[in-house]
Amino acid sequence: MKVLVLGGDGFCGWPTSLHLSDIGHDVTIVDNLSRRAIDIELEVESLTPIRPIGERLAVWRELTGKEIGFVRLDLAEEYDRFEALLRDLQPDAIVHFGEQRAAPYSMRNIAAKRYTVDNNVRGTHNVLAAIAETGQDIALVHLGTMGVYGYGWSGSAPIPEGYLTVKVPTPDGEIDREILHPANPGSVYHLTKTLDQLLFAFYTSNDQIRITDLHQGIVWGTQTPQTVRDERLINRFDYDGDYGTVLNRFLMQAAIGHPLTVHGTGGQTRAFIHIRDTVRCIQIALENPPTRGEKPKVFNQVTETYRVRDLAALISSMTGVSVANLPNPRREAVENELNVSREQFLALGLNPTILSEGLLEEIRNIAEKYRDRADTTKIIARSTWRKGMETSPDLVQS
Ligand code: NAD
Ligand code: USQ
Repeated sequence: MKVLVLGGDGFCGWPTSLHLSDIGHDVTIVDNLSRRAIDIELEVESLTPIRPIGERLAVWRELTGKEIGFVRLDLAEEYDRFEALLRDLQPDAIVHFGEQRAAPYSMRNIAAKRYTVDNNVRGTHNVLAAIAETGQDIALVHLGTMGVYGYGWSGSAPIPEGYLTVKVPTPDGEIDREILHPANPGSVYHLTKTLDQLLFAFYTSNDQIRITDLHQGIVWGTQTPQTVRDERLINRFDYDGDYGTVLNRFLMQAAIGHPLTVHGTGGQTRAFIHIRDTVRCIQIALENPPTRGEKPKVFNQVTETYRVRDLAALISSMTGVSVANLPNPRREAVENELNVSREQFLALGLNPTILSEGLLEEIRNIAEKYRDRADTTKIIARSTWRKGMETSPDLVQS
């Protein structure tokens, strides 16, 4: 299959591109390298020494004899070039990772809020418009987020995979209707993913584009069987307050002896998935596309749920590092339960990677190996959800 991987230089996109190439697909990465530019803006680097994209691709070719193409292109700004690329390459499928993905970065200041909306919404719309305009029957797989639902909005009922059946009162009695699950975003970043969903609903109904939207939880881990083959293929490892995600941050903090940065009480429950399962899920989604005219297929790309303070306690017991309860810079529920339906990937053969001490150790070893690259001034999360929260945290009750 000929596959375009949009955002293929990023944390999820790079290992996915290698995995798809490894199993025989013809992969071309499209990326504007904006994530690397944001590292420069934030004056922080991946903990792992990621190589320039050209070197990454040359090493892959040298090791495997397989060619991965690369096109540097901005999806939000360069519509004409993207449409021409589709006409030229005629891909069978597109995997779309190419968005600004950090919630704290999206709340950092007005420039970052506007950039996140402009980049993500325009980029996704351009991808859809170009598929429709060329008339090609390309299956699109998009990386969405569990955060479109909010976390535990419907009490103890499991969060369904995308759609909810509701009773609509009418003069003739109640009728059942299936609707997109109500959106409840918690950051400007998450808001853009809820807007993406409306774009998908429109373009499937109007243009019959085949779309799969993967509502992924927090990705942890860093390496996959392909990225470990050579140090120059190593995946990125974000640890800073804007881009680092909670479990990888705790493991990195443990590796350098930094107290674990729990926001508030740590009662937040979130969904998680290991990077190895991310790449498998993308493969499964590509192999099981919707048919033309079908509504967007939604999968919850999640394998486990954990409470933040339980993760901190586990890592603290493994390593002896203390836990710090910091004022929460975000507006989010102090405590929440999270029950997520995830039957579809299991039914299609996903064998989930379960959080285990062995895997945690593996990641801690990577963090230890590169600990000298860490800038400890970048660890504390400083982007706040509202002005003034720096001094007076604004905790939201669930
Ligand atoms: P990342 O920032 O590491 O990678 C995104 C890539 O997209 C980067 O290489 C960036 O340069 C590129 N990009 C961004 N805007 C672009 C544009 N306008 N044109 C071309 N390229 C562009 O992020 P990631 O962690 O790999 O996440 C990938 C996707 O998965 C995102 O959409 C994110 O919302 C989703 N996701 C990530 C996680 C996670 O924990 N990392 C969890 C759930 C969902
Ligand atoms: N948290 C801490 N301490 C930290 C970092 C985070 O307590 O040092 C808390 C946060 O306050 C939050 C939770 O951990 O309650 C998760 O934060 P996170 O930064 O790990 O994840 P989040 O901001 O939700 O975003 C990440 C990815 C995003 C993806 C999302 C999936 O960056 O791209 O969409 O996970 S989900 O969380 O399921 O919506």
